[in-house]
Amino acid sequence: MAVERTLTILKPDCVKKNLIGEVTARIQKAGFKIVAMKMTRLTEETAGGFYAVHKERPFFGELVEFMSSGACVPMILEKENAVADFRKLIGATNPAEAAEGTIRADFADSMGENIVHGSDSAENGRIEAAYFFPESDVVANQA
Ligand code: 3AN
Repeated sequence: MAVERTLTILKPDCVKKNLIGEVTARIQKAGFKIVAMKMTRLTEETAGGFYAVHKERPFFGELVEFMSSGACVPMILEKENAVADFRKLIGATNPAEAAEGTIRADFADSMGENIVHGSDSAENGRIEAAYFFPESDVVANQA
């Protein structure tokens, strides 16, 4: 199976609930290698650009407002089959439908505030990773 990259964001609700450590530990225990990471606060413009594919959806305004409401932690993760395996680890978008033991089932409050983002394809993983990190910030080939 191919080594892939996926982009996650520990969203503002994750940061506000002091869950950065716990969620990151689950990610690492599941075998993902963190190859880039930072803490940042998105502007409405940056958040809107990231979720541009959803701009016609009724929840877009709410999503942009939430994603720019506080600090977040984008990370690039690397692993074989990273995209699908990460979506399995986090669970369904709606935490009420997320499988038991997944990050969203355990920590998320709602469809909007659902703790983590995960890319939905390897191609989007590449695009989203580049949205947050220049290749020079990715330490995949070190250590
Ligand atoms: P996922 O993050 O699981 O890939 P997407 O790509 O369908 O889900 O949606 C992107 C983000 O938009 C979700 N993480 C969630 O925060 C938000 N979102 C999706 N659907 C809704 C909804 N019906 N109401 C509010 N927010 C939503």
